[in-house]
This record gives sequence, structure tokens and C-alpha cells, in this order.
Amino acid sequence: MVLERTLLMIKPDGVEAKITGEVISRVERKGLKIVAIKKFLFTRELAEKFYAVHKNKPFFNELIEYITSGEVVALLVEGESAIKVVRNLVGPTDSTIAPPGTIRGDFGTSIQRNVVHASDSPESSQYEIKLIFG
Ligand code: 3AN
Repeated sequence: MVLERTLLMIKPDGVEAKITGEVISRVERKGLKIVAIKKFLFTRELAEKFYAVHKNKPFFNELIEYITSGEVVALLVEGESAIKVVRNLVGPTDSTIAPPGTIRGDFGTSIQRNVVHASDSPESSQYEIKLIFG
């Protein structure tokens, strides 16, 4: 058994669409524990740190504009193999190909407006949790 912590975040389009409760419900129904919840607005500086790995991507500026465009809700989630389990609940990056039953498949509208973020590795979860929850 590997007990892990991961960051699952409802992005501005997800908060706007009022799916925060639905996302929390799916996490809990999967048997995972919500350790902490934080609703906030990203500053540009924090967003650039959060997405530092994408600094050189062509979509970086658009991504920063999007993530700072409205409030987000960050969930600190804990459970067995939580990083992989949450990524599976979330589905692939591109909402247009994410299968029904996944959060992005059910609620996302595009590759960028994909309603949630989830850490993709132990390294990124550690980095992101520290950045958001301290
Ligand atoms: P994921 O969120 O599935 O880990 P990443 O880490 O590759 O995906 O991308 C981070 C975020 O950048 C995505 N959630 C999405 O909002 C945005 N993004 C990724 N690829 C593209 C793209 N080709 N065009 C526009 N935005 C993108």
C-alpha cells in the first residue's frame, strides 16, 4: 500500500460551471480523503511558478491568462496510489477525446478548458502542494 497525496484543482471554467461539489463527490465516492480545500485567485506570479514546466510551450501565455481569469478551488487529496487514481478520475488532457465518465469527458470543453488540474507524478504533487498549501 502506497499512501500518497496529490493536488486536484477545479480551474476557473469548472468553478464557473459549478462542478466543485460534483468533483468533491467523485473523489469521496472513490474512497479518497479530502485533507484540505482552498478557494483563491491565482496571481500571475504564482501561476507562472505553478506552470513553470510549460514555460517554453507555445500555449504558455494563453494558459496563464486562463488560470488567472477567475477563482480556482484546490483540493489536497490523500489515499492509496492517489496520484494515479485521481488522474484516472480526471481523464486525458484533451476534453474532446476524454471518455464519458471522466471529469474532463463529462464537463471539459477543449484541450485548454479542461475544468480540472491533477498532479501527474510524485515530484509534481510535492511541488504543487507546497506552492498552494505551504
Ligand atoms: P494535464 O493537465 O493533463 O497534466 P499538461 O500538464 O500537459 O496536461 O498541460 C497543462 C495545461 O495546459 C492543461 N491542463 C491545459 O489547460 C493546457 N494545455 C495543454 N496542452 C495544451 C495545448 N496544446 N493547447 C492549449 N492548452 C494546452
